[in-house]
Amino acid sequence: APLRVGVVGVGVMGADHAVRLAHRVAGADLVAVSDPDTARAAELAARFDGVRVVGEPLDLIADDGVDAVLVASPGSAHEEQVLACVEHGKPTLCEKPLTMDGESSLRVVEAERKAGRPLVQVGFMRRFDPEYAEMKRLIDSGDLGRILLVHNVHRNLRAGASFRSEMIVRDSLVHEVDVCRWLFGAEIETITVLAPRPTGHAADGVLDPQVAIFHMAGGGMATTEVFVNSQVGYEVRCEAVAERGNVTIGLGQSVFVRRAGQYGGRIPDDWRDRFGRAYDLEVQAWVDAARRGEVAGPTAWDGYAATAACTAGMESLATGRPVPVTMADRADVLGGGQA
Ligand code: ISE
Repeated sequence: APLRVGVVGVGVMGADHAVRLAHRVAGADLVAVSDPDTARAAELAARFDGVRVVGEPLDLIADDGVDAVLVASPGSAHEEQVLACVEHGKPTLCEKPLTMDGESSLRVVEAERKAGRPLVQVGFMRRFDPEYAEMKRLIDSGDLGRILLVHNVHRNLRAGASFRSEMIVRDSLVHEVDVCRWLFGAEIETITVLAPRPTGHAADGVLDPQVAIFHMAGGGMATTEVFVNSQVGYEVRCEAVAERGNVTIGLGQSVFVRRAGQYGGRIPDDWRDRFGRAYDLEVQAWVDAARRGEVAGPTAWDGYAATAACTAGMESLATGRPVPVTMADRADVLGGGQA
C-alpha cells in the first residue's frame, strides 16, 4: 500500500512538497495537511483530491490515517513536532534546520535512539542534487587525491525583514555546514563567522553578507560567502580543491543565450527552481526508505551536527572569534556502529 503522508506547515516549502507528494512521488499518497493558519491549509488541500485539513499539527502526527510526516513548519516548531513523530513511530522528513540549537537536536537524536529504529531524515536536499552528487562521487573515488579545501558561494535574491543575522547562519549557512561535513567525511571542529560592512539592501541591523570559515577535523578547511539580499538571484556554487584537481558545481550554464549584442543565461529566483530535481529525488528516496523502515541520506545525527555547528557559528558572529563546535560523542549517544 502507498505510504500515507501528512504535511505539517504549508508555507513556501510545505506547499511545494505537497504538490510533489501528490503528483510526482511514487508510492506515496498525500492525505492530510496542517498549519496554524487553517485557511492557508484549507486553500492548499483544496488543490488536491481527498486531502484532509487537520487543525493541530500534533493531531495530524498522532492520526492513525497518517503513516509518515513531512515537517515543513518554521524551525522553532520542529523539536516538539519531530519528538511527537518519533514517539508515534512515524517516519519523518524534517526540513532544515532540525531544531534551533545543538542541545535540542541532541534530544531528537536521543529520542530516536530510544525508539530503536531510524525514523528521522533531515532535509539537506543538496545531497540529492545531481551536480553535488557527482562532486561527491569524484571526491570519494580518490582520483583527484585528498580533498583539502572547499569554497562556497550562497546567495539569495532577497530576504524578508524578519530574516535576521542569526538566521543567515542557522537557516542558510546550515546547508554549507552539511555539504562540507559530507564532502570531507569529517566534523567541523571550529567555526568563524565574520561580516564585512552590510549591504544597504539588508534590513536595519542585519549583517549581510557574511563569510564563514570551517576548520574540519583532520585538517581540511572551507570558506563560505552567504549573501541573502544579493539582488541578483539564487546562486549556489561550490568548488572542492583536492591534491590533483578541483571540481566546481553550480555554474548554471546549461542554457546559454546570445541576442542583441549580449550573451548569458537565466539565474533562478529561488531554491525551489534551482533544487527542484534535488527535492524530487530527496522526497522519493525518503518515501522508498520509509516503506522499508529505513532512512535515506541525512540522519538525525547529521541534523544535530549541523545545528551544533550553527550554534557555534552564531556565537562567532556575535563575538568575532573562532568558536569550537561542541558535540556529544557519537559512540556514546548512538552506542557504537549505528549511523
Ligand atoms: C532557505 O530556508 C533555504 O533553505 C534556502 O536554500 C537558502 O538559500 C535560504 O537562504 C534559506 O532561507
